[in-house]
Amino acid sequence: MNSAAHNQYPPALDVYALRADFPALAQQINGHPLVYLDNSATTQKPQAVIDAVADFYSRDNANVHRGVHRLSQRASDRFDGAREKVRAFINAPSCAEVIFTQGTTGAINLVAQSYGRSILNKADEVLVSAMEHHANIVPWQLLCEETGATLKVAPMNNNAELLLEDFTNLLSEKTRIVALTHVSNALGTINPIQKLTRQAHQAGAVVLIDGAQSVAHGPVDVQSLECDFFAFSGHKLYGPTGIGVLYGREALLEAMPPWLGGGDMIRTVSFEGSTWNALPYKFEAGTPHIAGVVGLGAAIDYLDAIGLQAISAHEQALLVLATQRAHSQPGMRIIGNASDKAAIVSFELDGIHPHDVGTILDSVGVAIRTGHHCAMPVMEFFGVPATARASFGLYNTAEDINALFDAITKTQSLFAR
Ligand code: C6P
Repeated sequence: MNSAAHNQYPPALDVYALRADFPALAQQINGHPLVYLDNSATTQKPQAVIDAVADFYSRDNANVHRGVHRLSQRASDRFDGAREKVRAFINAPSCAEVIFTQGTTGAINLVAQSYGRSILNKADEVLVSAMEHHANIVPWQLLCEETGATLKVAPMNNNAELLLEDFTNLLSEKTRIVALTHVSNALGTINPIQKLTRQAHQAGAVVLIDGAQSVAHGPVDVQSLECDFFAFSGHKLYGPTGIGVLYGREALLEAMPPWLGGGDMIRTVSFEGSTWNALPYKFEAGTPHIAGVVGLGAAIDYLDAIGLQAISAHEQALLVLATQRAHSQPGMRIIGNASDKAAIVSFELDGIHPHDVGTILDSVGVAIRTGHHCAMPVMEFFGVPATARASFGLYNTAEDINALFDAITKTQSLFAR
């Protein structure tokens, strides 16, 4: 993804036309039109995705890769077709490198438990950053506990930017795995992944990128990022919940042992021992989330038709507008002021708990997230228990930002009484 996009408003997208594709956006909440600003938690779904899932269950529902009957063939075609869409979407060299998982969390756990467990020992280190989501901390902690390896943390500054010199200094021949978020969900920071990956590779480490917050907001090319693994979730990409992707370099995946065992991931099974299926199936045990995969394919078609570059430009324009408004709103502090940011605004209002902010905003139909955003170390670093977070998607408008700031002003005046 690329935030060097345009900073102008009006947007490059016909956002008002696109909004009509999302039925959930048309509703009223507490007598007010819904203003949905919780896109980092999950995005709303376009009708095309809802229809693809409904159509799959209505006509083609069958298990995949198991039957010679017509429905199973149709289901398998749709499933395999979606894998090719994902491959092209992230520019992976081969479909063998695209593994369907339950989400970003499932993908990172797979790498930790398969790759990590097979290579780590006591003297080794895993390096993460100070701005990781719990999904890119806890699997490594579990692995380090199990193997005796050490978890290292690359620090950030008060603007929520990774300290590059410290990152470099933490790399050594002991560093076997570097696991970094592309975009911080709690702060919006976009990390310079290609640069970090190159340095990690020079130290001999393998690099996993948590792409949960980047794939829906700008073009992602796993080859130009030069990463070894890239994880993301369908539901943050306007697709269904319960489906995600792990991209992995083929040579690494080939060498890795399976993690979950069961149907579909085997070539042969006997009581003396089993052999494994080819990639990507070696890592896809059991009946997959077929409808989720079909829906994810439809979401990718939808986004491709709009263009990720245009989405990025639109969201960057919203970020500029929201940041300007925040700077002129008395008593409001943005947490996360990196020079390269995605359209995520985490904030505090003087003297008002973020949960109260969220509740009052909801009373006028504005949906934001409040809490620690599954990034408790980030909250600790900034000395706050929680933040309020507005996160933008392709269908948000300048009017949504007006509604957000009207609601913030209302909240402040209620608390000023
Ligand atoms: N962040 C948020 O509100 P799953 O739950 O597996 O789809 O994604 C986990 C995850 C991993 N990494 C990052 C950077 C994330 O932002 C998330 C999910 C949501 O910010 C829910 S906590």
